[in-house]
Amino acid sequence: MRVTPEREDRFAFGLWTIGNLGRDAFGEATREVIDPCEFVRRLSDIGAWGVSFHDDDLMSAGASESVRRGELDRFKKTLDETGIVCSMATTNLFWHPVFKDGAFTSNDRNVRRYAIQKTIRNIDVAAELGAPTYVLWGGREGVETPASKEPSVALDRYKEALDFLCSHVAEKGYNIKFAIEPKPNEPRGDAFLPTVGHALAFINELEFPEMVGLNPEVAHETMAGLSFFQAVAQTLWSEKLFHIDLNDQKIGRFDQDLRFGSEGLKDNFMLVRLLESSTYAGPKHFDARPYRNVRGEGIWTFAEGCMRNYLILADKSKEFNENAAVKAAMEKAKVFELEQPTVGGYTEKALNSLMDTQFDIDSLAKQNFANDELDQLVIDQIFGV
Ligand code: GLT
Ligand code: MN
Ligand code: MN
Repeated sequence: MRVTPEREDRFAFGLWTIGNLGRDAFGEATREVIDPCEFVRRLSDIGAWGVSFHDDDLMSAGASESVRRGELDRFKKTLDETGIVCSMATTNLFWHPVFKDGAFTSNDRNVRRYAIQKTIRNIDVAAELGAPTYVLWGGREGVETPASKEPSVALDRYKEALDFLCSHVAEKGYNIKFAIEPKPNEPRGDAFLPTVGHALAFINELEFPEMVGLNPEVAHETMAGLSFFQAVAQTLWSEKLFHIDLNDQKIGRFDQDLRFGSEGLKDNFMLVRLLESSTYAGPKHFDARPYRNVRGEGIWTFAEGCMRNYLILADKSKEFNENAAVKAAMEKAKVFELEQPTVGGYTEKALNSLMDTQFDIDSLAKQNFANDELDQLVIDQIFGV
């Protein structure tokens, strides 16, 4: 089993992930800021392929254009030297107090206009760095007081912002697509576009739906008590998996961003099996953070752990697919019968054939789908038995 990553695995990390300072709502930072260029060199050493960033992770917020240009040029040089790809970019629309009431959906029109301006400035940087995906995580888009925003009006403003951003990308001829990252809550009490399902429906209402897809995150869907595997499966079915944030999470907790593969093993196993058999060719991007009591080199061990767990699960899912006992259990569960169309398209013949059929529902109800047998094989595979 190969547990050492290679560039072809397309593993990527955000500057804010491994570089997270270990702050939380109850205490100060436990780690120091890592220089973005040093970060990229370390990624290269551990066999990663890509890096992602927020505008403010890379260039000093509020600094002069020449300072920002210097920081950007230095970063570009390091990418060239290491061969690390800039796989995604995004905007920090949550840290500065100006965004406490929202960014694209703040009630204040000037805040909304500033949020779009800040995003466009960084889209231009993303284009320069060749990032194919621009993530939109609406951290502050939401409410604590439901009376403070008419949800339908907030969604109008959200759509207006995305339509404007898409037009900018189209007008400039950039090779960039947007990926919405849903999250149910935190920092807001209730977020707009809280789950994958909400975001998929929202995209259909946009002016350029083909330019917008999803960046689902393990932790966020799990916070909502949903299966991330099912969410990603439907995103793939809708051809909207533009990016993915891998990490781990316990149901019902604050956003934990745990090491990928460290918590929800069965869902993770099914997820990796799905990704490995899918057409998804984007980055396997880890949006995970080392435990807050980890210092020094431990953060790189953590990064290696994320990739290691993915590779282990990929190997196990391959073994699972090749296992004859699994195939037999799947036959019993009628997994393959689900591939047969049920009635086909509506024709008079199809209708008559359906309506004339006498179903023996008592014997249909007596079938044994033997799902426990199949599930035990999943568990045996994960345990390595
Ligand atoms: C933020 C959030 C992440 C998002 C990032 C993109 S930043 O820390 O918790 O899930 O992916 O803005
Ligand atoms: Mn998260
Ligand atoms: Mn994320």
